[in-house]
Amino acid sequence: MKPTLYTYWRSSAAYRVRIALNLKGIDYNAVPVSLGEGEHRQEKYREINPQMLVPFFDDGEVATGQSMAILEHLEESYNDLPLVPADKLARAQVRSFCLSICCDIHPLNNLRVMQYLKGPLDIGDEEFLTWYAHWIDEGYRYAEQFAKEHSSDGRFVFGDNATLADVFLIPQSYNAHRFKVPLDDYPTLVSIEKACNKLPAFKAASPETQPDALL
Ligand SMILES: N[C@@H](CCC(=O)N[C@@H](CS)C(=O)NCC(=O)O)C(=O)O
Repeated sequence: MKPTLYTYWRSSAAYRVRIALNLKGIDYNAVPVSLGEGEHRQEKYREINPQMLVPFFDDGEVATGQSMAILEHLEESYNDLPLVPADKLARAQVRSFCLSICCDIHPLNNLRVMQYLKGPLDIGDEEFLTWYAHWIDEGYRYAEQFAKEHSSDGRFVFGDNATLADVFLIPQSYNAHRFKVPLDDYPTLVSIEKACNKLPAFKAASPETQPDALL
């Protein structure tokens, strides 16, 4: 059975999984769930993913939400083209980089946080953008230092191959551009983003190329 990915074009967590599936050459069915229309909060989707978030992945053997859990499952089950290094220390370093984005930046800036800040807490657009940029900067200072130390030549975050570190970085940088956060202080991250976005696996996963994209 072809795996199914419940996805939304602008979801950066789903974007991570799309990149990894493409890098590994895994064919999948994409089922769009419109966050814009609140489809993820409807009963029909809650029956699929009780957490009511995207992404959600189902390959018949494993059905799970949470991008990191999905990506770990892909590593364990479809590892002809691994996205984590073989060396134990390197593997821990790559995972640590991923979690710095997944746990320490993304949750502070996602849709429901934005809706809560702008709704019940009555924060204006300008203040929201300041909030957004603050958490990107907090995380990217470390990310830049990490990439400078571990990238071989400014094409990938770690060494000279795509790893999960790139899978997490590229969607986060897409979000930063979307919310007009200047990335000039992070030249290594910008160089990696440019290089990765030239590769077919990253291009085919990009929000604008998704069938549900509203451009
Ligand atoms: N930690 C989760 C985050 C999932 C998540 O927050 N997804 C967002 C889209 S990127 C979502 O579904 N948001 C809906 C909402 O905030 O209401 C993961 O990595 O999969």
